[in-house]
Amino acid sequence: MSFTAVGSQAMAKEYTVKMVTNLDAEQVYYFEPAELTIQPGDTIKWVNVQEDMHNAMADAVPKGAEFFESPMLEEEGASWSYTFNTAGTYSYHCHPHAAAGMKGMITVGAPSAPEEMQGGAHNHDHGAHGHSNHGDNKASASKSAMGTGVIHSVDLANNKINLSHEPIPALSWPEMTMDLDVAEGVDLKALAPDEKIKFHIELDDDKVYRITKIMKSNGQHDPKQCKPGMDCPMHEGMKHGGDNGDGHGGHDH
Ligand SMILES: [Cu+2]
Repeated sequence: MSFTAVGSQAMAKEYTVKMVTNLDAEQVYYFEPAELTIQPGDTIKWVNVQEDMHNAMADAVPKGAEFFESPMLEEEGASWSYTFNTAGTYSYHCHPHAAAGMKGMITVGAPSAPEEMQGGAHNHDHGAHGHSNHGDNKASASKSAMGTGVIHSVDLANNKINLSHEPIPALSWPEMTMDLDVAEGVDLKALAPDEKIKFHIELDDDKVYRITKIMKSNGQHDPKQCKPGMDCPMHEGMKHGGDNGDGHGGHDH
């Protein structure tokens, strides 16, 4: 009895990569596993394991391969699959959390030598593969990160909050109690002292870090704040109307 060459296609497998938001971890946003080796014809299924906003988009791929880009996954359990047919090394990231280090690598068959790759320099100006949602691409230059903290006081008149935040590795900030400016459009009225929050902070054009998005630490936030394609604080802007405060208005079933 003999087998003739069994093609890898005959044994194609599906692997799962989780998209994780873990507020207890030093690195809050990550792919798990971050690195995987598969064979040509295998499929990766990215699964969003909680309600948050993640995607997977290639920044370097083997020559001749496509730059993949998933849609933005927001719901718990949302997933996206992609089949890798071209051998080599693929590096990718989550667009909203690139600055926070949410990156991954897929090796298909054998790794590529650098000269066998296309892409590579990470920027948000790819254009060539349909990256059309992001107006002026300012995000690549701005520093932004997510943090968690406990509110001490809210200064509505000056749009500031005083809080104790946990370390923010992406900005090399240690644990600190401080005043932080809050961008226009972020509703502070619903916040109370001793409330635990997650927040998104961004270096503004005037070199001031401002909070551009606030979520209660129980994960509740208004999904209207973070629709891909809008001027979303998770990306680069802060021009949202005061549209939080009414809970999950966008989730009608
Ligand atoms: Cu992400």
